[in-house]
Amino acid sequence: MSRSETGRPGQAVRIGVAVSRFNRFITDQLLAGALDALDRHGVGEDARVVAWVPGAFELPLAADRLLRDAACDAVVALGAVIRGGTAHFDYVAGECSRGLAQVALQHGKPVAFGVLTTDTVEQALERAAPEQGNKGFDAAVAALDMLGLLQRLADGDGAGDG
Ligand code: INI
Repeated sequence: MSRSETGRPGQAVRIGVAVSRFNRFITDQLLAGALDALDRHGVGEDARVVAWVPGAFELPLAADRLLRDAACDAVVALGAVIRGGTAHFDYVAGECSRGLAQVALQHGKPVAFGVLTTDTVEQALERAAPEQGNKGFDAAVAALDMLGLLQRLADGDGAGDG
């Protein structure tokens, strides 16, 4: 997908990436995957803003500000919430996903959910592996895909054939 397909014709898109420092050994890999996907789709360094937050709970506010103050067209939210046998998992994962969905609807802009919610560290590592199944990569592609869809709908061109 070229830049002109993902955003307004003739105008570069700007993508925000909000990424959590918590479980950074995982989120660094999600970020690498997301940046790889953006590179491959023509969204270079000058067209993206990376914002680090303490944990997944803080991702919704960062996403909100990337869209509101940093003039981003879409956000890729990256985090890793790993169940540790306490209720904290449910609060953090639940509020994070709810908040990100709310931000997307409030702004009418794509917010991709690249937040791992796993039972174990091993499961998280699998989903952040560099070559295959990197959920950061997938989330960045989803954000660009949604930007293209919203643009086609706004242009009255229909949603495409999938
Ligand atoms: N944040 C995460 O991103 N992942 C976790 O697994 C996690 N756990 O397990 O607690 C976590 N907690 C921190 C939370 O996101 C906030 O940063 C913190 O509560 C301060 O608001």
